[in-house]
Amino acid sequence: MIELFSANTPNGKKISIMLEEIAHEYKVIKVDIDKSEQFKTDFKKISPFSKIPVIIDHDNNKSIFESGAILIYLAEKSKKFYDEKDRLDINQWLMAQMTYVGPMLGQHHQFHHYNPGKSEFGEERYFKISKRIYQELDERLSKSRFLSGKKYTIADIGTFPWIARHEWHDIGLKNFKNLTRWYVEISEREAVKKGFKFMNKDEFPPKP
Ligand SMILES: N[C@@H](CCC(=O)N[C@@H](CS)C(=O)NCC(=O)O)C(=O)O
Repeated sequence: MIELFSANTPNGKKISIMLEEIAHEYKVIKVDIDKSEQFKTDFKKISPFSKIPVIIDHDNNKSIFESGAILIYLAEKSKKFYDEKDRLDINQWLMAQMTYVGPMLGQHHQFHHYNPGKSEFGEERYFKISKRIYQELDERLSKSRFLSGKKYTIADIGTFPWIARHEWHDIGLKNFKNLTRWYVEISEREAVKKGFKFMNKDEFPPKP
């Protein structure tokens, strides 16, 4: 059994979707980041930067933090969505998600969605970068069914929940036809639907 310490955010959803995809038994432990529960001493023991998500795998009593590392761990454990021969490609798209797509869209959420009117510079900067990300992902997906190639992988699982916040982005997902095609195909996977509503049973990936 795996314990998933998480919150209802894109980084949190990556892992519930992956656990559903590999059909691994798991139990969700909610960490209320709005109430600063991530800073509790016990949680810090398994999450040095006080961030969700974290898992504890009770098969070997290991705890793992950082969503990219967790995706890789679960993919290696299950031998799914991370074919050895494709790892060079998968790693590039996964790392781009971890270091660019997620953090930049996350800043766009902060300035545009949560705190509009507080910083014109921040709003403009991250709006512009987020539009660029949509364009860049769309270009990639005009040449490739999934991000790293022909197969659905942990790079797609890591990126999907960020694009699922498209209503917050105000960029118009529909205007990006390849990104929309990819998004709709992934939204329709049963495991994705289940993993998406891991904390709110009425939640579905919003339509483009
Ligand atoms: N690079 C980390 C980022 C995790 C992250 O930013 N988690 C946020 C929620 S999505 C969090 O725990 N925020 C609480 C805080 O920073 O205090 C990962 O991908 O696991």
